[in-house]
Amino acid sequence: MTWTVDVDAVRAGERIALARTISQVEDQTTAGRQALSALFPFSGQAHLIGITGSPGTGKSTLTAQLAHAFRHPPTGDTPRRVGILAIDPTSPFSGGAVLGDRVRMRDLAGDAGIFIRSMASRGALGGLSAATAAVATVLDAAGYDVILIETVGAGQDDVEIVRLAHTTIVVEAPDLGDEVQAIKAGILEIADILVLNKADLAGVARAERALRSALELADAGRPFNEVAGHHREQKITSNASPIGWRPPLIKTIATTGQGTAELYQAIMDHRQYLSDENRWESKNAARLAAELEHHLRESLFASWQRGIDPQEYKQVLSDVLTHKIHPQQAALDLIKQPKSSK
Ligand SMILES: Nc1nc2c(ncn2[C@@H]2O[C@H](COP(=O)(O)OP(=O)(O)OP(=O)(O)O)[C@@H](O)[C@H]2O)c(=O)[nH]1
Ligand SMILES: [Mg+2]
Repeated sequence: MTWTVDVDAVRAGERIALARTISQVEDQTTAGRQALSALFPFSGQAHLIGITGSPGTGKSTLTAQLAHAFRHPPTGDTPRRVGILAIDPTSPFSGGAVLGDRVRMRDLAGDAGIFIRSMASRGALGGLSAATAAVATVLDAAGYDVILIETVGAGQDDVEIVRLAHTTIVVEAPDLGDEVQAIKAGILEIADILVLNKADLAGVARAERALRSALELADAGRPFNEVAGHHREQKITSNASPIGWRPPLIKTIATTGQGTAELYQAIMDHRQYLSDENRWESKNAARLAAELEHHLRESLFASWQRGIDPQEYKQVLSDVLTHKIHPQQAALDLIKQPKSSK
């Protein structure tokens, strides 16, 4: 069955058209590619917010709270339309029943200004971060002002997805046993905002101390080149200090909503910080350049693959397996002599 994407319906916010388009884009069908091309010129407005952290820290619950905050801003700001992308097949967002159990989720479910989509972390064609970027582009073009992307901060994929985001929120919780684990994994370095969720649980003070000292360490390791000559010791009056952005630590209880207003404010502050000195534009430029490079790699590989003689490839592979040719040399040989070359 051929299926064409109704770009106007997507842009008008028709949910069924949007859901179908996202599926086509995820599956990289011809219709999906056409839709992406048609929608891309309308994208580039959304604020992409990554929410990452170890399993079970409360990312989904917090995401629901944040979505609610963007719909009903605590500060009287304009309400935003919110897209939620949950990257994980086990995420509560993937099941309607579980979704209904979440605090606030019931409010969100009937809200036309919210669109929730989960994406399987396995088997994404052409890589998960590329698929996420593509789906975010669709939501962006469909008029979602804020796109919340939840990922479990475990692997390389997550770091790449996080690179998509304008603002990255790292969620920690006191009951992780060894919160130093997450710190070791370098996850703090990607945080624009650090959240200590489950602040109602025992051990929160200890976790806070650990995170604060880790933040200081991370801060000391941050590149010093944003504004040359400024000294680190000066009094900090805002998170946007002259040496760059200092990630604030915000305590939340996602199950009750406590701390959500502060988190919302921190996101708005970060957005403001990015809008100064063209930081927003350079983030977007870096992301699009990376996307271009990614797709170039994929296309070059695919076109090379189409041109290679399978027999020749088998032969070279066998030479590698028997340690006759190093993989590096084999790759050079293979790309030099594709069957189709003149
Ligand atoms: N006590 C307490 N429990 C919380 C809080 N926030 C979330 N939880 C609970 O912690 C559990 C995990 O919450 P989720 O929001 O699913 O966590 P998650 O990080 O999205 O989990 P994964 O997506 O599976 O990694 C649920 O039972 C929540 O109700 C909190 O602030 N305090
Ligand atoms: Mg979750």
